[in-house]
Amino acid sequence: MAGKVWKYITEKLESEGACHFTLLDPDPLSTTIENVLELGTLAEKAGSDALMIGGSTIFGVIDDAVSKITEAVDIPTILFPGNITGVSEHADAMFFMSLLNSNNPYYIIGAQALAAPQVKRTGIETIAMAYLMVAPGKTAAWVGDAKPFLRDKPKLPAMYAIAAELLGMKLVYLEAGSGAEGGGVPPEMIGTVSKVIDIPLITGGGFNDEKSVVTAVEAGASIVVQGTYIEKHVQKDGGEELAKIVKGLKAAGAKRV
Ligand code: 1GP
Repeated sequence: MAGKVWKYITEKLESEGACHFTLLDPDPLSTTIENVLELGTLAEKAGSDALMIGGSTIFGVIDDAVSKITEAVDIPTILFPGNITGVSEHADAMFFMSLLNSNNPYYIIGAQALAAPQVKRTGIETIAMAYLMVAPGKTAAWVGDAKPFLRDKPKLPAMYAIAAELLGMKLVYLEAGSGAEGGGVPPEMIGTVSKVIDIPLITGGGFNDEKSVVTAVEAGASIVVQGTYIEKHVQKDGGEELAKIVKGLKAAGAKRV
């Protein structure tokens, strides 16, 4: 049976055409729980559809942050683990993800296997997701020992995306890496990949303004993720600009319904 969060995502995509997700990185070395909580509540207020929680490097335990964020918002919280350190039972769901273009089997299936018994025992909803690293890939590509797809070669991730769908995965994530320069994953790549699959495409990494977010949706992305933008801006204007970005994304999504 489909879990609650997956049902929420698919129903939203059906009725609104596209979703905006916020990435929160609760790493205790670089932020505080209070700060992450404020970012999450402001993002919810601005209309973001879900909060993803995770990061490539976690110095500490994220349990407390995950449970406080989940308590503070009404939108779903979804774990976005970069490793077994990103697992917690306090989120509403978890992206159970595999970095398919890693050179290291640990990131394709090793970490997943190590975490699987605990994940299964907690009963948290899991959503199987292919994680595909696009250049520059930034920290996530370095940590995940990836061979990032070249930005001008969309057919390569397209093959992986079809393979992911045939393997039964529910989502494909095209990731340029948090803080990527160049306005996110190229629209040509988003277009090529989204056309060859029947499952929703998520993209993130370097989408720092309304134009790049809207372009991604127009190119075929179902979900656009913003992390760095939110960290840098929402506290300054109370999320006013983010609300405009979400509005723009929804307007582009509505054309696809
Ligand atoms: C990283 O795709 C996300 O995993 C978000 O990237 O921080 O660049 O928005 P940004």
